[in-house]
This record gives sequence, C-alpha cells and structure tokens, in this order.
Amino acid sequence: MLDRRQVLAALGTTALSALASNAVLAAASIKPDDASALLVIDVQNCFLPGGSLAVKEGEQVVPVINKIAKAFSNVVMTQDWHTPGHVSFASVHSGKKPFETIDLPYGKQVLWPDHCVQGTDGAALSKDLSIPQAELIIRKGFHKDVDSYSAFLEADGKTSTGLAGYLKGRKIKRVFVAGLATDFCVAWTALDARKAGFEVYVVEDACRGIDTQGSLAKAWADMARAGVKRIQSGDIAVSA
Ligand code: VGL
Ligand code: ZN
Repeated sequence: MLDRRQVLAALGTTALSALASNAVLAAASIKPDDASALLVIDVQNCFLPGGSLAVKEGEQVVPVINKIAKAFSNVVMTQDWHTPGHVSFASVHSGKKPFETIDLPYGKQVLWPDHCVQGTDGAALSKDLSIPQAELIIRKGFHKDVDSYSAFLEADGKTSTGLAGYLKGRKIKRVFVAGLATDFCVAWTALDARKAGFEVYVVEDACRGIDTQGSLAKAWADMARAGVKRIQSGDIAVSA
C-alpha cells in the first residue's frame, strides 16, 4: 500500500511533468544551429500584390520571414529567373491560357502568365525583405526550355542548380523552407531537399500557395509522405 505522502509525491511528479511537457510544446522549441539553413523561396515582386502572378496574401509572408531569419546564421534566397519567351509562359503556346497544362519532353507543365523575366522589376526580390546576412542567391528557371520550381533540380529531374553541393560543402544538415508558392517552388524545393538527404522543415505560416487544380492539398500530402516536417514560425526560437 502507498501511504498518503507517497501518493501526493507521485501526483506531484505527474503534474509537474505534464506541466513541463506542455510548456515545451507551447514554447518555441526548435533552435536552428550552425548546421541549419533557411531557404527563402521566390519572394519576388511578380508573386506579390500587383505582380503578374500574384499569390493571394503573398505579402504576409515577408514580416514572418524577416522575424524567423533572425534565428539563422545561414540564409539562402532564391529567384525565379526566366528568359523572355520562357517555355512555362502560356503566351508562347498558341491557343493556351495561363493555368492550363501542356506536355513537354520532361513531363506535364502548368502554363503561367509571363513572370520573373531576368532583370525586370518583377523579378527583383521584395524590398521589404530584411535579411542582411543572406549569403547566397540561387537563380533558377533560366534555361529557356526547362522550368525549375525546385531550388535544387530543374524540371527535367536531372540538371542541378548546385544548391545541394553548396549546402553540403557548408556542412548544412537541416533546411527550413519559407516563401512562395507553397504548392510549387516551396514544395518542390522541400521534396528535392529530402531526396538530397537533408532534414526538412516547411514553415507553413511563412508560405502562401497558388492552389490551382488541387495543387495545395497535393503538395502537403506529397511533403508529408516524404518526411517533410510541417511547422509554424512560432515553433522556431527567435531571441528578442
Ligand atoms: C512559381 C509558378 C511559376 C513559384 C514559379 O515560385 O512557386 N510558381 N514559377
Ligand atoms: Zn516561374
């Protein structure tokens, strides 16, 4: 038989550990280290309000990204960087409209309004990003006949952007992905990061999606299956 004192002590321990684990769950519990990198995907004027491929609420990711970036010593940004007349533009396929699809040698391609043309204001990174320590900007989608949603591999599935080699050379093990758009460049980047062997987190409230033909739900399902961790910005410890 337990005596009253032992019962109280046991209850106390249970209550305390319940309290402690709740506190851990509630608080920002992920602390990026020197082997972690934040990948800021395509926060460019074309994807922001007034842009040619504006993502709904796209501007709302900027303050969230600026905030979490303070927790990272390694930040890489990407820029969608298309040639004029890029194969992903509906305008170069006669009779096709934006958001329709076509079959290209490397697979199905969604067609987009002209966007992120090299050297234009639309292709510039948002002036509201405030991440002075960002160490690398990767440009992608610059081959006229191949799209590249992913920051790692072009849509042909084999041409590398060099990002995996860069990150491995810098001894990065974990990547956190944020930006635009959740269901295209963020998701394809996260999936390829898993394939390249990184631990991968997507920061949901630091992203917004395009959501065409079920693409957003499919992207989250594909990412879950691949072992991508879906987190919120509040899960990341950012010192004041
Ligand atoms: C993107 C569509 C076309 C993106 C880029 O950044 O998610 N989406 N090009
Ligand atoms: Zn594009």
